[in-house]
Amino acid sequence: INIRNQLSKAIETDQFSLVYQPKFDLRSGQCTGVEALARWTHPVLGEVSPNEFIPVAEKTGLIVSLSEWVIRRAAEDFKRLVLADPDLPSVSVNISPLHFLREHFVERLAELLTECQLDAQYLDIEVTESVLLKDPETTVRKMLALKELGVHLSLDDFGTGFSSLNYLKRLPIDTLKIDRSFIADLAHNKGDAAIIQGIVSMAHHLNMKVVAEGIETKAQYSFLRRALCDEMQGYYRARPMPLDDVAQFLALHE
Ligand code: G
Ligand code: G
Ligand code: MN
Ligand code: NA
Repeated sequence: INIRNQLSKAIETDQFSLVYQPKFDLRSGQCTGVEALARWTHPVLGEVSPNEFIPVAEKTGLIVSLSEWVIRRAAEDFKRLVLADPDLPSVSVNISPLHFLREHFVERLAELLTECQLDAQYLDIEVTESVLLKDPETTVRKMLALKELGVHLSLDDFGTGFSSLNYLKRLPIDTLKIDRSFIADLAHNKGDAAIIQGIVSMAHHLNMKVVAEGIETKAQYSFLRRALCDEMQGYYRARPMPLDDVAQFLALHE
């Protein structure tokens, strides 16, 4: 069975679902939002990882209909989650750089938000730092238009893409997400600790918040708190969960 052939059918036949992973303020402990992550359960292959199907979706152009489905579903689910936690700030969706850089991405997103009746302030767009390597000028232009629209902007997997700091200061980014590769080995690697402290300090001077990803241990959690990082995401507090479970989680931890 070939993933490419199965992918377009999968969208039509409802084989995709979303799970949600909360993130938290490192001072108050409050939930600061949930990130939508796509899951594909194929009738024969079973679970196929996004690391496998996202690159195929990009190559075939199916990424556009897939992520429009993600945005629609996330917008719908957000309304349900707000019933569980009225203070829930936003829902995050991951947008592939290829999709982000396409013509009319911003206009199309504006249409979708109107269609879904979701106020832009409740949507956080996560785009990986690698978008800056592909096309920095277009990235700057699109991000300014997105801020105009009112959505929240996060730069995902930060620190892995060697992006130019010259562009970073021109981007209207709200939040940097430090890639989990810097967190994993924190206890044994002085270099990672120094890099994290540098990123936090730089981000704060640029008026950006910092989220640390992949926090799995108490030691990592304590380090990030001491380093004045703003928010955390990771198995230490919460794994990605189906909608019902995350609604219950939010109601309990409100
Ligand atoms: O959830 P998981 O760790 O399996 O995700 C693996 C990778 O797939 C991560 O880099 C994540 O950002 C990406 N991913 C998950 N869902 C989506 C999605 O809906 N769109 C895009 N573009 N990437 C996604
Ligand atoms: O690239 P992005 O940051 O969007 O990737 C999100 C992915 O990271 C999700 O697939 C999620 O399953 C995974 N993830 C979230 N928290 C943790 C964690 O604490 N440890 C590890 N190893 N992976 C995590
Ligand atoms: Mn992400
Ligand atoms: Na990331």
